[in-house]
Amino acid sequence: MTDNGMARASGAADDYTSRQIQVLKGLEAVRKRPGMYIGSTSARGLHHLVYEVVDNSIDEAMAGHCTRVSVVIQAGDVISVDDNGRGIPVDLHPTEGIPGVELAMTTLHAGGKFDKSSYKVSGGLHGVGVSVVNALSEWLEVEVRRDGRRHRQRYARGIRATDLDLLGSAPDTGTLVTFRPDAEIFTELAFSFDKLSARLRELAFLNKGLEIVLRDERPEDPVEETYRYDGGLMEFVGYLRGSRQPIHDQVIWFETSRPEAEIELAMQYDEGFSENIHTFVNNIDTHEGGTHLTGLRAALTRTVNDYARRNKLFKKDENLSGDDVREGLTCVLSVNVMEPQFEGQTKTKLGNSEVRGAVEAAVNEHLSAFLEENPRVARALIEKSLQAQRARVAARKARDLARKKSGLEGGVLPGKLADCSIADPSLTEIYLVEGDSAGGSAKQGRDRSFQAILPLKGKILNVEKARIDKILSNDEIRAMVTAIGAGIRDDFDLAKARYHKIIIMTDADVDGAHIRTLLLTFFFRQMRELIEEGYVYIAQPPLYRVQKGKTERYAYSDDERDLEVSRLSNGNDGKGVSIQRYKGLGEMNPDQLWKTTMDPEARTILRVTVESATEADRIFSQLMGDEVQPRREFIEKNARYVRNLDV
Ligand code: 0RA
Repeated sequence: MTDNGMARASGAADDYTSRQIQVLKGLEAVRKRPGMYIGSTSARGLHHLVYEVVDNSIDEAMAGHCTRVSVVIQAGDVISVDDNGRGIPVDLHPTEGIPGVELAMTTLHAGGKFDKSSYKVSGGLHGVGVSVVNALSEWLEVEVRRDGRRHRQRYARGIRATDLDLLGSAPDTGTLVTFRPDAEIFTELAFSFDKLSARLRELAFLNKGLEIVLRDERPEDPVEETYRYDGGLMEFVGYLRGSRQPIHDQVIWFETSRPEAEIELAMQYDEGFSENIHTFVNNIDTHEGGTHLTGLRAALTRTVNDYARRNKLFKKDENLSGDDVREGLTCVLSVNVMEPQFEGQTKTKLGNSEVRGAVEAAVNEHLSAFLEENPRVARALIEKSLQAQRARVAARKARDLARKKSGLEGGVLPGKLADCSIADPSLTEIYLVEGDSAGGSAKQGRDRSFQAILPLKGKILNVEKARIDKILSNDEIRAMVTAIGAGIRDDFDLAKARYHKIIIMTDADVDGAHIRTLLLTFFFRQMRELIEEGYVYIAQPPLYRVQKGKTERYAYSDDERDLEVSRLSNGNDGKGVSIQRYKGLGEMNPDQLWKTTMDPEARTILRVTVESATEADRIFSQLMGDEVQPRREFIEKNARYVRNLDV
């Protein structure tokens, strides 16, 4: 019996069995190769389950039927997603003979929507459907409020465990999905508030007016955040700009609907020097860019140049480059495309060629109108672009001049670099070491066949506050760029990198953390691909040496230190055990440095990943910008243990 009191449609018995076989086959496929459906079974895949469920609610919101989504992290690795949409249909499917909701939950690719809704994501990892979440959950429960009634069905590892039961009356409509990811599938089960918060906030910016609540019920005092931005991308740009000083108050904004795509754009110039453009397609962050980004860039360069020329803001036959007009720009472009084609290594590059022209035309039209109506803003941003251009010309001259001595590309390597002997970059690594004395130890301790050492003196330049000419005139930066050999910014070419591991090795103190942050900022701003491709690592030198007689142990945390002390002093009293606290790398001799921090067999190195590019942008500008307090807090918080550096 189903919930609506009807026997299963007569004559459907055979259909039912064959459908069951199909369901089991589908589940088996998902559980056998979860990576194919959700990318990975680590923390990333775990969170992907939540996004998948939330996506369905967002679809309902995009269709105009849902105004609020609520995500609750519960104790015991359980999470729920509730919305106030129409509720998944519960009536019997005309040919399958089971309730629509059961069909959606147990059939691959049936997804939430049965009608081909407008901007449903296709391809990539998103939009695989909630049945995949079901298949990968130890249990899942769906509750539908619809037609004044509340219905509930439970599943175990994707298989129906109960009928769709009628629970009683419901005052509203909506869908509540609660599930516990399967420990047999996932290597990590703990939901991260910060990860979920970053994505849900982003979704709230992208879907203006939609209210998204995130609640963490695990702590004794539950934490709750609400994201709702009636200003949409306009507010997103303000959020991303953070503490950078704007050069015009009003955010440039438009939205338009064209046959090829729905387009929304917001942008604002600030006094900083970095380019912060973020693009989305159907709510997905297109890290790798694509046709929409190409269209945007082309339109920006053309519109600004045309305006400047028309209004005689150029002296002679000047012309601004794309880099010039994008300096100090924070911009978010969001497009919705009916049938997006995602390409690239991580399937985050838009391939639809028709979108390029649509975006280009829309930006041309709206940006030139804005400039005409706001001549003072136009003047300010063109003056800023001209300054960027002058700096770039100066930088090029400096570079050309310097190329003869110690060129940035190819040619002579920096004198301080102790290079390795192997030439195959996929086998080699470079240590960027804080200070000459630690650099000396590293040079002596290393395996010179595949390990190169570049000592860096003192604090490196804060690239967040410097223009390209100044950046390139900085000795430490020049040495790094030349050693890595792949150029910077638009000239950056990953294929030319001379090492596939760039390992930052700084002291385990606040200064070391600061230098590390400066280096990461530099890579993120000037060689982003290096981080995106996972070439950047952080060395983990020990904090303590614990010794008794001839036995020595190294400890990487206070807990480890205590453990080693009690182990070595068998009576647990710590007698006869001496503890050395390393204040800097320089206190280690070459042999110790090798054993603890550089030997691939023994060391731990952390790979730096960009979890969310928009968050990373914001964090770097906050960390490295003008406001001192947030920077100090971050550095103090992260000074000693950078266990998982999700920038
Ligand atoms: C298909 C049709 C209808 C609603 C939904 C799907 C729906 C799915 C999900 C998944 C999570 N929340 C959801 N909310 C709605 C409604 C069709 C109608 O009422 O006409």
